[in-house]
Amino acid sequence: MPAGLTAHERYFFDVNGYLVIDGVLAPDEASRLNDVVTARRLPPAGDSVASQRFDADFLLWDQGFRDLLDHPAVLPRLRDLVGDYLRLDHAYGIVMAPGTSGLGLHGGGTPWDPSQYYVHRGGHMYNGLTTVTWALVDAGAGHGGFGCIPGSHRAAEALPDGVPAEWVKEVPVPAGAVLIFTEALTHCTLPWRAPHERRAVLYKYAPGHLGWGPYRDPPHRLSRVLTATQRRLFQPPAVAPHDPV
Ligand SMILES: O=C(O)CCC(=O)C(=O)O
Repeated sequence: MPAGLTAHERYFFDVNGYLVIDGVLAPDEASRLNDVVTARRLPPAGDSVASQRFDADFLLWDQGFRDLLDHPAVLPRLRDLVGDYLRLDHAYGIVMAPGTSGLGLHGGGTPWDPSQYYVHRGGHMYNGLTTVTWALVDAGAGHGGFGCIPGSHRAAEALPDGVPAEWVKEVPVPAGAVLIFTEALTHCTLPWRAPHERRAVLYKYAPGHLGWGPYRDPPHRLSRVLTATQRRLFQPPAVAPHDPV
């Protein structure tokens, strides 16, 4: 099993609450997965957040999406952030048309949320719900997409109303790159300004004991095509019994 977070990545995540790893997927693989989404002819994405999302069924569309569940460049890093008993809580995709807006600022270290938290104790980082976003197309500088207030996962003050827009940092995520962030970070979807559609898939992991969303057994047609490691990611939230991934 390759090493987890590098020392630079640990420090960056600890200080900022997110991390971008470039080039995890080769450009042709990101583009192939994007073509898989195109081939599904999804209803057009509009202004509502619901219309900009597609559900976890995408895990059935192509082996490539299942391979991302426990990708060797990501799983060891997630173990450092979420622990060895991590589970996939839920997953969904984002499609945004040029000129549309998404979810406003949410999350943040305070008030305490026992499902979305960040604490550092005894030399370890402990995260609640933690998102891994795979960019299938470029989300470049000025395109919008993921934005956050860096460091706000550590905020001891609640987010006041009407913070200046310049406090929110746009985080570019090139096609094939991965963004990992703690849901304790105050974050949002910035208006999408690129000429192309935004396409990304989000995998949301939780420590083994934690259920953010309602637990549902994976459908049979999914579990029969998962590897043994991937199947362990679909365990219900529990301290025991629970196998490490
Ligand atoms: O990447 C984005 O647009 C942000 C998504 C988001 O807010 C979330 O998953 O909680």
